[in-house]
Amino acid sequence: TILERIISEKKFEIKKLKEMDLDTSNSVNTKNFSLVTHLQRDENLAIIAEFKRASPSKGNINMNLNPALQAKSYELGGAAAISVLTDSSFFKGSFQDLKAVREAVNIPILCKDFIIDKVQIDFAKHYGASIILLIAAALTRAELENLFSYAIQQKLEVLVEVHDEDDVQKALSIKPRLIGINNRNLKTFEVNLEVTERLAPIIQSNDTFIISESGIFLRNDADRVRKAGVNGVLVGEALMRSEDLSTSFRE
Ligand code: IGP
Repeated sequence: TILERIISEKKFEIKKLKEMDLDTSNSVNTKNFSLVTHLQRDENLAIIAEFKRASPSKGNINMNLNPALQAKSYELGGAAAISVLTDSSFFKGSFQDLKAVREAVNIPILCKDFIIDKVQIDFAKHYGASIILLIAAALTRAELENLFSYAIQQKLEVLVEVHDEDDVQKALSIKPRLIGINNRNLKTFEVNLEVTERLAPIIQSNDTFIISESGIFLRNDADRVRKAGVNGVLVGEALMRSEDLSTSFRE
């Protein structure tokens, strides 16, 4: 499957990251941006706007956008946070994109990558992430738990991504504050908002916020997942393709 291919490619990347010496005295200023705090204070549906140049399912989406400018318009448009793809092999992103976005905006940033090793968390933090993604399907329970506690120690927030009931059980066992329901099946690329409708009710708890991810293009899509009980949506392709972002976020 594509997830397996991505993970095996990551292992090479991790080797390279481990050979590089991160100069932590030189980290990008991360301040203390918190998506959890935003969600506690603001009942409106939060939008996490994603910078995604390309993807394995869609090929090139938009290769001409400047990450700093795009992020700035997301922020001005009212996004609660920004997601930046840092995977290079399959999504054509980079830690440089993350850094550029961090320097451009003052809202939380999610480092969107396939994290299977602590060194990736160190790099995410160094380049300015406030939140990291951990994909339940890519990790054993023990790995998920280890990476989760490491990230929390580093003062990062963690969005735990789920796609089915097994993932949900795995995720709930570590009691994360943020759970992302990915409507896209990472094995088949099939996208269906029913995934959110099915899983959101079994996650529902007072201290977990739920984000519906992928396949949200229209106002109607956002309304639909909102009704299923989610607190936010993560939108990539629709925003990367839209010419006029000023109309994307508001009523
Ligand atoms: C955004 P879309 O359909 O709006 O472009 O999807 C986001 O959910 C998607 O990029 C994503 C993703 C991921 C990418 C969700 N989970 C994990 C890479 C890795």
